[in-house]
Amino acid sequence: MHIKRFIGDTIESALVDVKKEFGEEAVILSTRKVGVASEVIAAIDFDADEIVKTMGSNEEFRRGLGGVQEEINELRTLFSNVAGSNVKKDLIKIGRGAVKVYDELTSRGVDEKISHKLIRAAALATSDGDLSLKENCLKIIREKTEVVNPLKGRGGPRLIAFVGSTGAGKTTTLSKIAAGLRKKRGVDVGIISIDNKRPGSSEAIKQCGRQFDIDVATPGTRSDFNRALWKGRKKDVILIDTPGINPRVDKSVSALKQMLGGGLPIKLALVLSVTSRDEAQRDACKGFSKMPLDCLVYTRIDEARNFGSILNTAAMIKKPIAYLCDGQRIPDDIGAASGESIGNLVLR
Ligand SMILES: Nc1nc2c(ncn2[C@@H]2O[C@H](COP(=O)(O)OP(=O)(O)OP(=O)(O)O)[C@@H](O)[C@H]2O)c(=O)[nH]1
Ligand SMILES: [Mg+2]
Repeated sequence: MHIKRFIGDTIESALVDVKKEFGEEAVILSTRKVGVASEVIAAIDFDADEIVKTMGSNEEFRRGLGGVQEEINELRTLFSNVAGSNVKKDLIKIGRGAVKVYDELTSRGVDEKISHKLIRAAALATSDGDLSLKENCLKIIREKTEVVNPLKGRGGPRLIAFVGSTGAGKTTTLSKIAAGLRKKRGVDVGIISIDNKRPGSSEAIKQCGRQFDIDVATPGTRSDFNRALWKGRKKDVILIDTPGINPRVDKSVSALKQMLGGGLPIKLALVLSVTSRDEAQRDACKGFSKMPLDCLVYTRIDEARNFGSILNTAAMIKKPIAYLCDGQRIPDDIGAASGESIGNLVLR
């Protein structure tokens, strides 16, 4: 058995030295503050009886051992977590709480690199504030997440096309926005659906048009599409529904890009379902970023439990978030995105 005292600026940094010298087998016997420094006593080739003999068999020491047991257990967990991970080694230098916040962020689906970056930024903010590291992470998400209202702007009709993988929620989102604008604000809105290839594919949107008294055009060709845009030139807003496509098929993405490109300035909103697998969301970001996207829309917020993918995909696309959708009801289940709401979803 070998017992040694390690001194560091923080307990966490002393632990890093323990691990360097004693490796994974080390047993932490005690930790305490010594002035501004921190002391960790660790043992290797641990034998409880021998330690008690070595450290002194008096009552005070025995009581002390019991008292620090809980903390020792916590430190052991932390210590074993740190093994083999450079990110965690860096986090442990920030402080014991950093590993916990990191584990919480990643368990909520936030990408490891983004979690690390967020904690580093939060740690800088923590040193001169009263908030905890987690509270500072939340504050950063709330303040730094970019949001946008794609309907803002003057002159001519505002044109927004909704693109995304099959079943992402494009038609439903567009219907919610169109119906909300018409019903609640009396805006002159039109819908153009270029999702006409599959039998019955434009039925839902036509039904929405009938229900909310909104003009719906379903052009079959590029020139019909341009004519429909021209016809709607006096409207305030035109929302364009597009067919769901496989983002991994370049040809499909290019064809859609070509259809929507040229002519009038159409804003492109990428619709992502937060219940899709991370891989599918990454594929969608990769594939659709070949188009000049303007903003993001997240659907099925009501069905998901973790929302880390919102930060991951927004970081990939580097475009602001426009809407969050949380149900099937038209027009009610949609809200303008805000840093506050996204922060709360991701980390509260
Ligand atoms: N729970 C829930 N369901 C949603 C939400 N948005 C859309 N849906 C449902 O998801 C299904 C697919 O929605 P659509 O709007 O048809 O999806 P799409 O992207 O237009 O699909 P394609 O045109 O086939 O590519 C429908 O049953 C919608 O009611 C949402 O925010 N929450
Ligand atoms: Mg659709």
